[in-house]
Amino acid sequence: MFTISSLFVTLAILVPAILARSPLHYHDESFLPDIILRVTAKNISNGCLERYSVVVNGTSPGPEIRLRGGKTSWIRVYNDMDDKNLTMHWHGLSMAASPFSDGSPQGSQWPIGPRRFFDYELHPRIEHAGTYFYHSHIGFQAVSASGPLIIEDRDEPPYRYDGEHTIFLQDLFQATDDQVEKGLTSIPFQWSGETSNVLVNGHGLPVGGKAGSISCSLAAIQLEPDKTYRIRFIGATALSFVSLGFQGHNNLKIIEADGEYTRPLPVDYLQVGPGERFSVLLKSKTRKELQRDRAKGINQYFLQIETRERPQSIRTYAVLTYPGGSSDVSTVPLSPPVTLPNTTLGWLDYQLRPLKPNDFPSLSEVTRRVTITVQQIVNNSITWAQNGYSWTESFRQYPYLVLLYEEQYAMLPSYESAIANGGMDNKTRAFPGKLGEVLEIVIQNTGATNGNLDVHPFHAHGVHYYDIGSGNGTYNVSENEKRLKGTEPVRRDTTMLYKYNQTTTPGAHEGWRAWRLRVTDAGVWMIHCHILQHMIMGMQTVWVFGDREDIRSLPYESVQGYLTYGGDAYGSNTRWPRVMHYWDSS
Ligand SMILES: *[C@@H]1O[C@H](CO)[C@@H](O)[C@H](O)[C@H]1NC(C)=O
Ligand SMILES: *[C@@H]1O[C@H](CO)[C@@H](O)[C@H](O)[C@H]1NC(C)=O
Ligand SMILES: *[C@@H]1O[C@H](CO)[C@@H](O)[C@H](O)[C@H]1NC(C)=O
Ligand SMILES: *[C@@H]1O[C@H](CO)[C@@H](O)[C@H](O)[C@H]1NC(C)=O
Ligand SMILES: *[C@@H]1O[C@H](CO)[C@@H](O)[C@H](O)[C@H]1NC(C)=O
Ligand SMILES: *[C@@H]1O[C@H](CO)[C@@H](O)[C@H](O)[C@H]1NC(C)=O
Ligand SMILES: *[C@@H]1O[C@H](CO)[C@@H](O)[C@H](O)[C@H]1NC(C)=O
Ligand SMILES: *[C@@H]1O[C@H](CO)[C@@H](O)[C@H](O)[C@H]1NC(C)=O
Ligand SMILES: *[C@@H]1O[C@H](CO)[C@@H](O)[C@H](O)[C@H]1NC(C)=O
Ligand SMILES: [Cu+2]
Repeated sequence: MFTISSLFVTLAILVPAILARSPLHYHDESFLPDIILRVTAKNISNGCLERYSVVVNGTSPGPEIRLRGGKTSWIRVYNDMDDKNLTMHWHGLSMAASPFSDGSPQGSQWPIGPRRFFDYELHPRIEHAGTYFYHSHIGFQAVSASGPLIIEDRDEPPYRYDGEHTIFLQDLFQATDDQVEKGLTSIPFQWSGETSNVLVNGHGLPVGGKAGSISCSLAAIQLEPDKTYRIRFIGATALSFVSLGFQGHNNLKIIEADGEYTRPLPVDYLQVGPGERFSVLLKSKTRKELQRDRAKGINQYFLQIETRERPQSIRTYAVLTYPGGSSDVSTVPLSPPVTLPNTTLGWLDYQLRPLKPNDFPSLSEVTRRVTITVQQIVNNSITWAQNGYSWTESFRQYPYLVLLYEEQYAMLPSYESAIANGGMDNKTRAFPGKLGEVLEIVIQNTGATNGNLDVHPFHAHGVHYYDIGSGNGTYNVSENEKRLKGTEPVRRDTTMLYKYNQTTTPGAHEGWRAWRLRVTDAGVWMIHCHILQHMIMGMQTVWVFGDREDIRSLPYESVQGYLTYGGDAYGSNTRWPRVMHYWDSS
């Protein structure tokens, strides 16, 4: 007895150690991914409009997927299309430990070619439980190829609620992805057109429209009386920055932003930009209140959504329904039941506080400040430039991480040149950072060459930054330090850069957003505007954290299959992929 159990103990220690020697595994038929996503392109009808779209598992949005913090999960993504590339990005997850799984074709991986598949290894941290989404990172595909991604709490969530609902917001464009991409990169420039609707969970009715097929109707969110719900809002819109609020339910408390729990913050409306996520606690009506409302003829309630900061605001709806009440999803109200304010500049800034201490770096810990000026360059093409340079999909047809593994040392950005040049090495156009640095990144809105200004939801891959606010004019350290006094910044991954005027002098600074971040994870990460049109027009930057040795920490033979387009790490129906296991060795 004694011997056998000690043998087990020995084996339990030895077996993982032996397997750990080879991180490479054939993912043959014996390997079972935790989740499978299949991506196709076809005509779909959402919000009463038929459109050729890239979709996940046949629908837009794709299925909601749920992962557990602290656990390794494998997601197999099939590109079932014949003529398009694909990647899948896990928006908001810090991918530090599995660098080839970030899903950005400019940063971390070759696209999954037609009729290939790729196994993504995700290991969300326990403290990152919250609301995320997945989306393709190629061209304009993310307008439809996306779906909710929830990281569940390992233990009980810190807030009590009786149920939850996801509100997944998407835009609806008449033009196809190909038309949008072609127009935006053409000379002369051609705009994508505006969104024709903001969809909720794939549903919508056009303004003044009539209900028809299943998704040509309003989304219904079912509530029971006397309960507390967690409502997860996911800003998966391509372009639309929206303001939203519920009719008759304005007892809302924000409890999570971008995957970090916050102290409860009461609000009566929300502003959600592309890429942002929030959870709120919503108290449903009591039975008494329902009776009172029904006596007044109110049998259901609307969620009202309005776009902001575009030439025209559009208004769309979903409905909240209760048992015994009405669940009419085919009628848009004649006049808006909710009054939503215009854009609140700096909404939530300096107010949101983390639920738990989050190691916010003080000003004295900041080792370096990098200012990124974002400016539109208008001539017969229109592009977006950061510190004078733009980064489009065609700029460098090579994932940056692959370049570094391929021993293209000339591509390792020079730290010295970057320091001399405001943070960007102007030869590689990348922004380098050393592990251990505490960066302060200031995104500075700048008048276009024709004086125009716009708003931008800025998103960082690979890292959750501490958001230290926003303001008008030019960023001023000492003034912002005064405003930060007594506040507790939260960690975010997408926050808005506002505009403070419709136009300004070309090149003038007009509005900023600032972040602090601790450089802890080596790798290649992108920081970009999350408006898909702006990305296509070059509004992206690439950050290279760590030295050569930090970044190339994996032996060459284990990453070789990742270094070519269609390499061994990519499977097909005639070949099992050879995959590196970063987290678990079995
Ligand atoms: C997606 O579809 C495939 C089959 O086509 C199925 O095996 C898989 O479970 C689906 N994924 C999800 C998350 O529902
Ligand atoms: C998809 O729908 C569009 C618009 O209705 C139509 O023009 C096109 O022919 C359809 N394509 C396919 C493959 O069905
Ligand atoms: C897919 O990506 C590869 C590598 O960047 C590129 O050579 C190829 O042209 C792309 N194919 C399509 C259909 O876009
Ligand atoms: C919102 O802004 C518009 C245009 O600037 C203005 O006409 C309108 O009165 C504003 N509405 C509110 C509620 O402030
Ligand atoms: C237009 O601006 C772009 C971006 O700065 C530049 O590359 C291009 O040369 C300009 N074209 C003309 C005709 O000035
Ligand atoms: C790059 O930056 C250095 C240092 O500021 C400067 O001397 C050089 O002219 C710049 N090169 C380019 C191509 O802009
Ligand atoms: C800019 O912001 C500061 C601080 O919020 C405020 O005091 C000032 O009035 C604003 N200036 C303009 C021109 O809006
Ligand atoms: C920042 O603001 C302070 C006033 O709080 C002012 O004295 C200082 O000149 C400003 N700094 C810059 C660079 O504008
Ligand atoms: C704001 O816009 C108005 C009108 O377009 C203009 O007169 C004013 O100079 C602008 N303010 C700034 C700071 O650019
Ligand atoms: Cu933008």
